Amino acid sequence: MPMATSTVNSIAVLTGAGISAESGVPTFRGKDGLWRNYRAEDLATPGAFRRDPRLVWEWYDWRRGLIGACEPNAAHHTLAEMESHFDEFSLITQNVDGLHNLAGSRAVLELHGNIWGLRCTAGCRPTWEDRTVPLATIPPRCPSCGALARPDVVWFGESLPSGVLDAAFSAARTCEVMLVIGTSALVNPAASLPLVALQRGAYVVEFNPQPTPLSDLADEIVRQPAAEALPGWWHAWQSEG
Ligand code: BJW
Ligand code: ZN
Repeated sequence: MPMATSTVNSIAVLTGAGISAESGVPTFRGKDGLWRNYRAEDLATPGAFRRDPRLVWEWYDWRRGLIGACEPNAAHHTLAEMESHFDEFSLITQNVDGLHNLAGSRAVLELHGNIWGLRCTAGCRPTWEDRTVPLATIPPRCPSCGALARPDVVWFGESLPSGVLDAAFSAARTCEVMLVIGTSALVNPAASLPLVALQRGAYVVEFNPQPTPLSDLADEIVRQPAAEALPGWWHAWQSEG
């Protein structure tokens, strides 16, 4: 346990695909991450989209269908509840599933975008949202200019939205406690956020049933599924005052 909750003003949380696993959203790496023998590294790239936009959109359409049927779990709900207990609470997510928002978290920093957003590849208009499942046409087109549309997410080799990334690093530098939940901690720059927090002296807790590169460095490790472990961990921490 970190120092008593009443003395902690600033907390940051970094989440990855594992927090949504118990809601039924597949993770990227590991046995559930496979789709038609492709890996995220082969589909979540600008090159894959250039080569075969239809294939990439079929993958996103399939995932949009799965995610649309999923609900936030006890771990998402616990984070939404925690938000009101601290002066500064930053929820940084690598997930594109929107489940933190559905659970009631406000001001979620979505590092990798949102799966319901679409963007014109010709850049003619702002991003728009389309929650149709399945999509009416694959690949979808921009309603304004007819160019190919793409998912409003961040692929390998692409920059993260700079305002969101700045806010995430700022939270990592200033937090006293950081919870790292359900991420393999392999994909940068997200994976460096806990390292920044550690360098600045924050108490870092990892929630993950499997070891990650962060495990040797974290102050506390909870080797259990997040939805099982987080509610109890939060209540235990609170009851310490
Ligand atoms: C549970 C659980 C339960 C299970 N409870 N836990 C060489 C070439 C090109 C780029 C690079 C390169 N070398 C390095 C790079 C940079 C690259 C990178 O980091 N690559 C590494 C993989 C090597 N990063 C980027 O390219 C980023 N951009 C960037 O750096 O720009 C500057 C730059 C440009 C060019 C070159 C170099 C730098 C962008 C990264 C974008 C990542 N995008 C994706 C797809 C998003 C859209 C979509 O969803 O489709 O983001 S990939 C995928 O991985 C997704 C995730 O957000 C991200 C992280 O995955 P996550 O969340 O950690 O999930 P998993 O599946 O990996 O892990 C789940 C964990 O949960 C596991 O540990 C389980 O044990 C655990 N778990 N059940 C708790 N119940
Ligand atoms: Zn357009």
